[in-house]
Amino acid sequence: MADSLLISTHVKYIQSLDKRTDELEYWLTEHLRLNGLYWGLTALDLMNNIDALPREEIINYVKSLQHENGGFGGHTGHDPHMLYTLSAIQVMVTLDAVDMLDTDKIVSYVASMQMEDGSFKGDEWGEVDSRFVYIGLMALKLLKRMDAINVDKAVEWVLKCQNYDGGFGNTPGAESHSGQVCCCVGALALTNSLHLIDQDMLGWWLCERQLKNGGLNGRPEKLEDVCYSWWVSSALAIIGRLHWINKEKLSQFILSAQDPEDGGISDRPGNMVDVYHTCFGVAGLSLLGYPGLKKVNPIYCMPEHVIARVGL
Ligand code: GRG
Ligand code: ZN
Repeated sequence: MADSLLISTHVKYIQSLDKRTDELEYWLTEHLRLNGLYWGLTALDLMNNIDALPREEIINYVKSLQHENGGFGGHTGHDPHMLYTLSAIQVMVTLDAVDMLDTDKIVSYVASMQMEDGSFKGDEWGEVDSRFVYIGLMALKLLKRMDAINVDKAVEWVLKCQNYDGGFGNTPGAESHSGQVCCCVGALALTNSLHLIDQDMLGWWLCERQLKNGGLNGRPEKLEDVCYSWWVSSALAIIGRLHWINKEKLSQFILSAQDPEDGGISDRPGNMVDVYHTCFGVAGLSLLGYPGLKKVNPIYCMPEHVIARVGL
């Protein structure tokens, strides 16, 4: 088991991802290609290796995924969705290439996803989820166009997703889940609205996610998973309570989920690695202050130097 972050092995793993066309995984995740690019690029930048992927090629690929309505698909020929539209913006902002996008069209797509009650849908088919409010707000904040939506209504809707246990669900009344907590806390942070919630109660719910082995789970009675190192810790960091968990034990748990031979990080020790858990493992370590990594911003899940460059 590796007890330090194997940066060069993970860089090689991320570089190999678009060449693994003989593996089933490659084809099963086709719809996530643009998300994968965001996860891979973010992990690489945090590990000081952003040049490990070809910049021009990425920019042209991202541009090719924009639809007439302004939204982005997850891969060539795929329908537009908020999930991929945010990844497109994040990748282009990280590469300092956002000027090469038709931003007016993106803004009008994102704004068209807001519903009367302030919530957001994910695409034209109408699924509503607190993830999409966070995505809509972050997309417009990165493009400096928050004026295009009704921010007060969005905040009002997010507050309705908070439960009596202090956590948040995907819609009003739904069970608290760390992933949704991260989205709702992020949405409130993006709108300077954190004073509207009980942060101590939320902090308690979040820190109770840490298990004996140091890992974090998504909700009570569930198993630990490396991605919650992001969903839980980023929310704790945003409300200034990251010291409420044992950082050393969490770092060790993330490191124990590395594949020391072929690189990458999995959801828990011994499982298959993927770029999603690699990104959130590295981002989690960055948040915990792991040496040799660039600092990640807990609200955007993007490198701090990028957020500073765009002046946010
Ligand atoms: C830019 C960082 C960033 C995010 C964009 C897509 C998104 C916004 C946020 C996703 C938040 C979320 C809901 C994460 C949770 C994902 C997850 C591991 C769900 C698993 O749920 P279950 O029920 O697993 O399968 P548990 O662990 O509860 O058993
Ligand atoms: Zn996971």
